[in-house]
Amino acid sequence: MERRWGNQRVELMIGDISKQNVDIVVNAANSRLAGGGGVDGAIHAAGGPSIMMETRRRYPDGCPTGEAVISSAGELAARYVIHAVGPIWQGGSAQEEKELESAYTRCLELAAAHDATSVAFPALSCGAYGYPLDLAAEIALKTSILWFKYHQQPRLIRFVLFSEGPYSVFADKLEELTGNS
Ligand code: AR6
Repeated sequence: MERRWGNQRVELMIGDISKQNVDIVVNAANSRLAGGGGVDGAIHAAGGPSIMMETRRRYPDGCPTGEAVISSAGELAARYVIHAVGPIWQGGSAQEEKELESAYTRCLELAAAHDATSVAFPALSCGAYGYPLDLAAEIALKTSILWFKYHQQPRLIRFVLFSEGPYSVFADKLEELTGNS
């Protein structure tokens, strides 16, 4: 599924984030940039050890929640990996919404600053960090649509969902936000 605004578009697909042929893939990292399971595990396994070596050297203090840092992409097809730290869900009253929106926005800022045409996101915070999918989808998609209103780059924002369930949550939300044209 996709929605277009001029020459820019949001695209939803089912797949593996580590296999995306785009300029930038976004990693669902933790604030120590220590690696882990889920998306983080898949990206480091597919990209090889050079990614972690670089993040350790460049970002020894890690990355705060709601922020993102960039590295090269090792053996991935992408040019860069952006390591974004989404919030851990604590019931919704601990600034999680603001932090998730900020994580997405920081990724888009870094992507634009690196002249990226295409960026692939996973559903940040929706696995180990427990963020409810429908609430996270709304933030992810609204942030992307708002970004397109004021910026030319990137032109493609792709959300790579791991299975049919999260895909349909994102698809319903994108329809709700844009009409089912
Ligand atoms: N491709 C696309 N989506 C995936 C993939 C994949 N290869 N693998 C999992 N997902 P998570 P978080 C989905 O846990 O919640 C790590 O240990 C998954 O089903 O990867 O931000 C880090 O080191 C879910 O919908 O990220 C952190 O400690 C979504 O991607 C912590 O987990 C995000 O799940 C970050 O947790």
